[in-house]
Amino acid sequence: MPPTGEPLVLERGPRTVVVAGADAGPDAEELAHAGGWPLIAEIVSGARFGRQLVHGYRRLLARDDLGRRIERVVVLGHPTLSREVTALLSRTDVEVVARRRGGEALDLNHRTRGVGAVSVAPGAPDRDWLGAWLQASTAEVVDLSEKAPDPEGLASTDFAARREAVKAELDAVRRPLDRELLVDAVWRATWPHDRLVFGSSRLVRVADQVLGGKKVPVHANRGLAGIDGTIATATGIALASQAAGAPGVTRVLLGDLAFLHDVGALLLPPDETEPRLQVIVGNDGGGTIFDSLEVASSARATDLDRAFYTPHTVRLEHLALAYGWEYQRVSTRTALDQALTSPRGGRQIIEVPLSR
Ligand SMILES: Cc1ncc(C[n+]2csc(CCOP(=O)(O)OP(=O)(O)O)c2C)c(N)n1
Ligand SMILES: [Mg+2]
Repeated sequence: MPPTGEPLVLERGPRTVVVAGADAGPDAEELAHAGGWPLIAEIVSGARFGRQLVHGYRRLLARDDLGRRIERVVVLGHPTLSREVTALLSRTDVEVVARRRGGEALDLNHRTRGVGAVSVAPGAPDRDWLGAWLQASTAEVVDLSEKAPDPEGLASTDFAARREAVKAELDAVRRPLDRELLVDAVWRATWPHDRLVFGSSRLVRVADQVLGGKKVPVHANRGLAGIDGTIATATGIALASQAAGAPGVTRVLLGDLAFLHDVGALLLPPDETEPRLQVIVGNDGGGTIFDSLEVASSARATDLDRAFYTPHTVRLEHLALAYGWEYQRVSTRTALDQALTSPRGGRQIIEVPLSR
């Protein structure tokens, strides 16, 4: 067994999946491609793209014909977003190979092999294995696209049919934003020349569950999943990319408490470069990730609110004004798309009200 840090050539044979966690980067996709293995890529991995990407991986990992049959996992980066991946990496009947670049070693099953680099031995890929995953994956794709307008209904000479079609279209335009539509809009607006940062909250989990593949640089503070310093992190990423001459815009998507926790990072000292940064806040009035904790079903609602939800009524637009940021509040998909895709070049806060 090579000591941690040595390169490892992976023999073909065992039924293998590649898991990409935070900071994995595009190498994970390259490895999956080279091995002909299914790719499970968390939304913060920077590897959620390519033809071998598996959609709805949490459900597929739980299946007897897929997840249970895994014999080997190659992990890149630091996975944190699902208990299914944690369970997989904890299995003692699965060989786990972890490529880490700094940070704490990963060894949930007490027999994980840490390596500095991985490559694949020559040979033929196991097409049946990959095929089974990709076929199951197709059924897991989440369609968040807007329903196409009904041209026949709109052009109909029948008044009732026309009224129905117009109403359907207006409803679609006015449909209030929810978390799925919010993460979808941010993902659609972001391109390979941009950068995307996720705060720790419900939104990153929703994004992980519903978004498809796209080659976009993604960052997140997933070490201990802190909500602190998210705006500062995004500012650093924006400024570093600008200093390197990169085009595009940096976007950070975070919850209202994570935003308030780092409100000091909105301050731009007079002589500093202005970041091209969109801060998108999903505002549900407190920390709603805790509503899914087990204690939420037994504790008194008022106690839960005080200790976990920690409600607030801070007016974000006043903070924006105080710190010299552009500010927009948007509540429909059309308005959000417009706000996201017309960056004004400087510092922009986009508030999206969400229901609890
Ligand atoms: C520094 C730090 N303090 C506390 C926590 C615990 N924590 C995790 S999520 C969360 C609330 C996040 O609320 P918000 O940003 O509004 O996101 P939401 O869950 O509402 O989507 C808190 C306090 C943490 N992760 N990091
Ligand atoms: Mg919140």
